[in-house]
Amino acid sequence: MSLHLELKKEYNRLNDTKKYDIIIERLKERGVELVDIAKITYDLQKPYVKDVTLEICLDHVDRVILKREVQHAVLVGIELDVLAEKKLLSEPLLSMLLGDYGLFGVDEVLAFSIVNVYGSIGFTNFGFVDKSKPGIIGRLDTEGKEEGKCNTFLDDIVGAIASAAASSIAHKYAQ
Ligand SMILES: [Ca+2]
Repeated sequence: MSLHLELKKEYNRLNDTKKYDIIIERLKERGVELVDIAKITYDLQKPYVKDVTLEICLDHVDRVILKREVQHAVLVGIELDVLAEKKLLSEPLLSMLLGDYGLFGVDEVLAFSIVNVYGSIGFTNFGFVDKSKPGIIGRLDTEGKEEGKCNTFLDDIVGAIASAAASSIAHKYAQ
C-alpha cells in the first residue's frame, strides 16, 4: 500500500473513531447507554449461544457502532428527533414525528440500514424487538409519547443496533 493510501486509511479510521465518540455522547444525551442496548442483545442471543455474556454483547454493540453506515444512520435519526422537539422542522413532517405517526415508516427504513450490516438474521431480531419493545426500547416509546418529546427515530435505532449486534454474535458463534 502506498503511503498516501495508508495515511488516508488512518485518517478514515480516526475519523470513524471520533464519530464513534460523538455518537456515544449523543445517545447518552438522549438517555441511552450502550449497556442498555447490550442487554437487549443478550436476551436475543442467550437462547442460542449459551456462553454469551453481557460483556461479549457490549463488545459487539461497539463493533456495530464503529461501522460508518451505522454511524450515519444514527446521526440522521437522532438529529431529526431533536429538531422535531425544538419544532425546527416544517409541516407536515413536524406533526408526523412529534405524534409518532404509525404509518410514517421512514424511522423503520432508516433502521434497516443498520440491521442490514449483518444480513438477514438481523431483520428477524429487529421485527421481534420492534413488537415486544424490551427494556430501554419500551422506556423510549413511553417517553416519546410525552408532550414535547420525540423518540420516533431513536427507538428503532436502538432496536436496530441491538439486533445487528445479535446477528454479529450469531455469525461468530454459530456451529
Ligand atoms: Ca419509531
